[in-house]
Amino acid sequence: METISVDHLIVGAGFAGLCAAIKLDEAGERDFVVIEKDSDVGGTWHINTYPGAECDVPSQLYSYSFALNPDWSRVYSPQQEIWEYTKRVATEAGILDRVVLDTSVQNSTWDAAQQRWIVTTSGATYAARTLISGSGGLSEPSLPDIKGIESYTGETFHSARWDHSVDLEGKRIAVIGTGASAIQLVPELQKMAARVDVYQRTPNWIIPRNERRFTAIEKQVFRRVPLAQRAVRAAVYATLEGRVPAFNRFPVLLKAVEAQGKANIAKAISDPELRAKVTPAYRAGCKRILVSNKWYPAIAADNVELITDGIAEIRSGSIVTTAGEEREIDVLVIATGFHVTDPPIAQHVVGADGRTLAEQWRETGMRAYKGTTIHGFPNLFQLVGPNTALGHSSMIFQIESQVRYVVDAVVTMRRTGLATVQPKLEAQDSWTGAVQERMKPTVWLTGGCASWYVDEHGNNTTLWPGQTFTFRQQLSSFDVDQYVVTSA
Ligand code: N01
Repeated sequence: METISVDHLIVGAGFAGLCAAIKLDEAGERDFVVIEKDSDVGGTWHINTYPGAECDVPSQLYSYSFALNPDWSRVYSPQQEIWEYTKRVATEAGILDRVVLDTSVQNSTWDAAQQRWIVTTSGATYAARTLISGSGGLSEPSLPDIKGIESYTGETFHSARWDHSVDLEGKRIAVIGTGASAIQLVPELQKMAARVDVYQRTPNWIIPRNERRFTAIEKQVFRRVPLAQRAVRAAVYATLEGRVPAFNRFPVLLKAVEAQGKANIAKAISDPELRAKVTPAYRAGCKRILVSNKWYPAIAADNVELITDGIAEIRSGSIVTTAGEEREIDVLVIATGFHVTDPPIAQHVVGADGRTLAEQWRETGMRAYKGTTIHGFPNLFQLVGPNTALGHSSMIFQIESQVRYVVDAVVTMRRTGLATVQPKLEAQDSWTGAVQERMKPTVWLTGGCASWYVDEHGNNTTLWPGQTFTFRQQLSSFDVDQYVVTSA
């Protein structure tokens, strides 16, 4: 098979990969290819098409800083609009000619002799100076390991792989999971199904959603006076950042959120037994705080049953609970989230010493210097890497911070004639150690819940524990002195 030589190979054409492509292009680093496994750009916003899919971060902040969108229809944007936005931005930036769709990466191996990443895909093989991974932190569906699930013969799919060919009208539907995805899709299923059985393992704190459409006048102002839109964006940003101290230093302040959550329950649910079932027994913020005005009314509806007994077994057309009840179903929706702390993609990235990233991370948990570069993996840049995600604000802010750093690294390498860069082990250990120290008093470790933020070693390797502007400041320029380098 043909091997194509490129300067930069970007994996994934979601918010992260597209941002990297646009900014590399602007920096004059135009010899890149973006490999995308799906049939279009947009990443999570192209693939997550479940009914009711929308963003729980306010629209004004959920866009690139360099491409504000005056036309958002609502305070929180629906999936289709965000997907169309990513596509429009990529088109206008003129980078779509370098996006290769319907192509999945199979293996990425560092070739020390060539000083290149050899990346095999379902199409061509690439030899790239740098490998920029934008494959997403929440992209690989995690399927539950439930006895008998393979013997189920009805319609079934994961929330992130919605099968729109299945007619749900008048069906008996079971939904496993009550996370951010489930709370958006169940209210839509409730409207069309004969019955919805919702299997809840742990309830979430859910606060009201301040939702409304933007008026025509507001949109006109945003279009004509970009500064006005920047001011709204800054206000949203400041409000969300204002919550950080409660998460990381003073979890007791989150009692205010719990009061909001309880009021949200009381407003929609009159049955005390159901109220008790949906009231969490851990500190708000320990798991992601969700926003919805539709979830509680939906589960209080006559055709919805919230089942809190465990699932003992799945049979060909039914679910059997640990209380021994067998409930027949026509459709099984699996809303059980994603592989986050054990990303399957890491099994296919082979570093300088021949070990995979998954093998390295199995021992230590996910680790990267500044969440972006990894010792033993020269010229690899991981977007949305370890300890970069947020529970309180927009990931696009974090992605832009990382992309600035990556572009500065690439430009520095070219300017100073460097062939390879990888963070010194001590730099990586010291950065990771400081982040983990910072984690100790946070609600994610002290709040009394189990969540996908925390790995099997008990470390929160997913979230950034501080203010997002601190992260941006740390990544403001490529600190080559923290790197082992080789010259070209
Ligand atoms: O997944 P989740 P999600 N048996 O992992 C349950 C982002 N997102 O797709 O809590 C039974 O949150 C599990 O129970 P428990 C956002 O960052 C953003 O909903 O582990 N149940 C939980 O209820 C979000 O946090 C938007 O006890 C099982 C559920 O399945 C992230 O994506 C919208 C089980 C999984 O919830 C993931 O959300 C949607 C089992 N074996 C998603 N295994 C925005 O609006 C798991 N569960 C931006």
